[in-house]
Amino acid sequence: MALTEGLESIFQDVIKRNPGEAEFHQAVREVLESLGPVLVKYPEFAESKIIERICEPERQTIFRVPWQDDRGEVQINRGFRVQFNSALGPYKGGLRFHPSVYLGIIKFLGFEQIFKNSLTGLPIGGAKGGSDFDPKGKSDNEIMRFCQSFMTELWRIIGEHTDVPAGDIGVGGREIGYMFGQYKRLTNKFEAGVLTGKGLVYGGSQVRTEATGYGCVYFVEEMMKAHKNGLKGKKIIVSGSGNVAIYTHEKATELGGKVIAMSDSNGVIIDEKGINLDTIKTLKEVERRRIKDYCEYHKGAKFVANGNIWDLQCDVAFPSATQNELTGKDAKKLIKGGCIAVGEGANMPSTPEAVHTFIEAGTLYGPGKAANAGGVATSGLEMQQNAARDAWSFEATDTRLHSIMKNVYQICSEAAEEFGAPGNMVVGANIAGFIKVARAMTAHGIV
Ligand code: NDP
Ligand code: 2IT
Repeated sequence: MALTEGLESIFQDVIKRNPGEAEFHQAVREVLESLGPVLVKYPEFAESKIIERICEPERQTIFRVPWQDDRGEVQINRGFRVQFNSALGPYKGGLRFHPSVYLGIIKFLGFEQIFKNSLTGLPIGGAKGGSDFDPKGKSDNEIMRFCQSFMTELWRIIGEHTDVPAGDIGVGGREIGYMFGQYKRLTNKFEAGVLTGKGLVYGGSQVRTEATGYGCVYFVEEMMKAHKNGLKGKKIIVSGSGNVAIYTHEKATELGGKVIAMSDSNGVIIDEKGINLDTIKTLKEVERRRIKDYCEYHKGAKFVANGNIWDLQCDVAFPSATQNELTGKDAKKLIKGGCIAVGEGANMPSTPEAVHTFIEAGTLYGPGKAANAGGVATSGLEMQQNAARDAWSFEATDTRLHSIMKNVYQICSEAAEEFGAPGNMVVGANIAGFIKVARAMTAHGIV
């Protein structure tokens, strides 16, 4: 999609100032494509260069993470924290440990996080961090030493009122525990609200583990409900088999859907009877094994090595693995096969061509920054509980999550309608997320 002249020049400037960061450019462009009508309605945002300022992170930190592997050999990784925007609250966003991590990935994630966090209605700014560390095949002790070394740098720039990291790819409850332990030791403070996604016994929140997947399903249910439809009886595919994918499966199944395929970076499993989630949880959450091992336990299931999950036919798709995992060609195949709804559990899993294809076809399409906002929203609820030294029940927390996701859907729908793109959740999410941040930045002056 073409940009207006003013927005195109902002975009060219972003490319020039951030060379070689393709994912960041992609995320910025997608937001800018929605903002034309906003600048017509609110010319003051253009005058005070809100968009140019939003595209420039407030602060970026890159640091060395040395650690010793089990053989005593010294390893060196690179750590990142991009504190993108604090107009609405302390910086907030996950940490990703994956060998593909570099500044461009952290910046795309941090940029999207600003608008996602705004949509939750909670007082949280946007940030992201992580490392090019590869947790695969590492022993528990190696993971602990890495997390301790990572936190030995990170602790200086975070804090419950400053910046509150959480998990993302490769960072779950185990890693958060090791990082919390090291932060506590370095600061001599039990500052529960400095990290979210903590274990339940030391300040974690009920439902945080489930939140991104559950929230994504709640969002898709809202989109379908508006079209007098629902997940009941639907054939579903969920890519990935990590935290988001597992709890997407759990909630979608509870609502009457049948998940017939999941994946990891080595391939796809297909079980037409419905993928057995207990087996996936054991393989992935406990034993940290590969998804192909599923077939050892379920003889009717099939494993396709290096397969493309989007070759399969389904009614509803939940891309829940990683960025750009679903191409324009994949989107066309899905639509041809009868797919009517897509909920992005992952961040930016669809390429720009795929997004365009879904929107053109009228597919009910929930973009990541809206559909997967339940994770960070529940992190926000964890911060509330920590601040009050309280712990809510599972039911009370899930009820809050559900109503937040309904509200995210509502405000995206209203913004899409108001700005001339009814039903377009990309436009709705970008505009609704942006306006709140822009108003706060305007109130704060030129900072
Ligand atoms: P996990 O590490 O728990 O799981 C990631 C899953 O995606 C694994 O199955 C992994 O397979 C697969 N995957 C990751 N990278 C690649 C790749 N480059 N190619 C193919 N497969 C890949 O992460 P999460 O479930 O937490 O995160 C999944 C997505 O959801 C990410 O995009 C993340 O940013 C997003 N997200 C996460 C939230 C959270 O609360 N955790 C909140 C909102 C969004 P393998 O094990 O083989 O690498
Ligand atoms: O992408 C995301 O929203 C997350 N990884 C969760 C961030 C958080 O702070 O809970």
